[in-house]
Amino acid sequence: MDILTLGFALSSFNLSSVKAQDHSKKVIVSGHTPGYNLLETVGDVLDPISFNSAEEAIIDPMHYLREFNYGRVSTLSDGVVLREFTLIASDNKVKEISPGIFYNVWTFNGTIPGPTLRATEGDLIKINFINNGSKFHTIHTHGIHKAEMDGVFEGIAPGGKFTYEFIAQPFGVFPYHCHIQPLEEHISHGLYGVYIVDPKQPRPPADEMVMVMNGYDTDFDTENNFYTVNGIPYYYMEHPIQIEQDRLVRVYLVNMLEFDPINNFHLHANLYQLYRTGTNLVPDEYTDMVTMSQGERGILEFKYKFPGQYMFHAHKTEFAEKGWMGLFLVKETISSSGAAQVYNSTVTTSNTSATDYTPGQLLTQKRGGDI
Ligand SMILES: [Cu+2]
Repeated sequence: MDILTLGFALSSFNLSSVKAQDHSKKVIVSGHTPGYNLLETVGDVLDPISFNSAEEAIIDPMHYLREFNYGRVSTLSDGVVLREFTLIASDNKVKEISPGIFYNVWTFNGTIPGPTLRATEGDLIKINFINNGSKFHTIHTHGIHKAEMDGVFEGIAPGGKFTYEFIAQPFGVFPYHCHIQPLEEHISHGLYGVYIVDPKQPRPPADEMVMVMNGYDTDFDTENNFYTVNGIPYYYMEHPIQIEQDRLVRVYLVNMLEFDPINNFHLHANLYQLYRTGTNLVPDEYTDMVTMSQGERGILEFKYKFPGQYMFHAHKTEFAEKGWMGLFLVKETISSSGAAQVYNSTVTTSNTSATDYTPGQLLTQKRGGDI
């Protein structure tokens, strides 16, 4: 039995052990019967900390969230900054993506999503690609580069290597992914990640994080059974993302969801400045809801005025109920005297307006040299 057959067997075994296979049983959700099948798994939420080793987990979402790989940095004789990255493709591992659900994952550097690559506009990027898989793979990076660096026509054979080389341009947030046919197979199994190009004049300081929206079709019917942000369904519901009251949060959001035409991101009790594709320094929209097709992305900036716990999730109900939801835990700001600042609701509720908080305006002022 080869590893792929083993993966399928494991998937079948575990799928048969969950109640979802009993389609005779109607599942009632919040007083109505949903128009889609819900998987009732044997457990709750996968926790990578509970694995014996990090190797067993498909991702550690809390670690992935704020991890940026700037590459091996050197400066060339002409002053250009060179950033070298290594990405290794694999397609033969079977990992648990939700309790009791095992899936043949295809990965860059062992995780879904792959590592977040980060550079500054004008840097020279070298991606040393090694194909450790059993099929052809490539790396197709969005952005501006030569045809031969586009990772589309020159498939890299199993055991093969290729170095992609290009200048980081323009600034923005981009996906990278395998571009071998059938594309939906190579993407749905997990061969993608995020590539961020910072503007030469950096964006204002913020609590920065990456979120990749994806899904898993674990019964191979070209419909997703699970939806996630950052690889594990419901992870941030059990492990809320801690942020600080009144501190700017910047989310680099990318939609890599296969099979479904749209995905979206809704933020509770707040709105965010949306920079579509991240290629502009002035926001496009002030909203609590963005809808993206596959490959679309953007930068979201927001602050929370009030401490507490707030949901974020797909506003496509099915996706939310199959794993794409999470929580921000807003911690109270601690003043310099060490005492927690007491929020005075009578002041802020009456004076709060949509224009009260506009990071885009702040940025424009900075760029204009006014500050
Ligand atoms: Cu591939």
